[in-house]
Amino acid sequence: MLSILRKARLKDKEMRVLMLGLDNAGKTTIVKQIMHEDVNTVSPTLGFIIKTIDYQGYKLNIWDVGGQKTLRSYWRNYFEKTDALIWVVDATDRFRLGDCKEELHGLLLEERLMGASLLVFANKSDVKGCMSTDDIKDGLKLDEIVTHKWTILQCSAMTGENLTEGLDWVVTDAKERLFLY
Ligand code: G3D
Repeated sequence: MLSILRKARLKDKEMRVLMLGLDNAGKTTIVKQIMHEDVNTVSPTLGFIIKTIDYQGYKLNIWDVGGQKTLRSYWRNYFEKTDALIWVVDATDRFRLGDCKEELHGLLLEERLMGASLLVFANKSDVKGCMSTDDIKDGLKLDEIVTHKWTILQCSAMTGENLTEGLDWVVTDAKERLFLY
């Protein structure tokens, strides 16, 4: 029975990956870069956009939430069957790192996200003077996370640095867990 279920999920090649983060973190630009679109024409996200990208045949759902804090409460409606969470951080935004930590740790308390692994993208690494991954790891208190498997990678939506590596980590990790079902 277990092997039938496993095969069904693998055959569907369905993997739900949610990409979230504060506004201005670079989520839209990351998606554009992954899809080889022009990254210089990103307009601010006003509201709530969902994009699906196919990566190695898997479906990745990208949640792009605008600046309004009130919208963040709606994230929870879409947590069902999430395999991985990508949390995008603006590595140049020291001011909101505390805010960013609160939002992330709040998310990790969600029961429906319990099985999901977490990739933290420290974005905008191309900007001189941006925070290092160690700064962000400390600021977000990642070492305190014991409920989820996690990793952090610096990346740049502008240059494309580490975007593929990040998605590879997510897909490989989720695949391994699907085999355990
Ligand atoms: P969001 O979807 O998370 O809200 P956006 O964020 O993708 O709209 O990006 C917000 C701003 O950050 C944009 O600049 C975008 O060009 C910039 N940005 C995103 N990723 C990077 C990156 O890796 N490096 C640099 N240098 N800038 C990045 P504007 O000026 O349009 O607000």
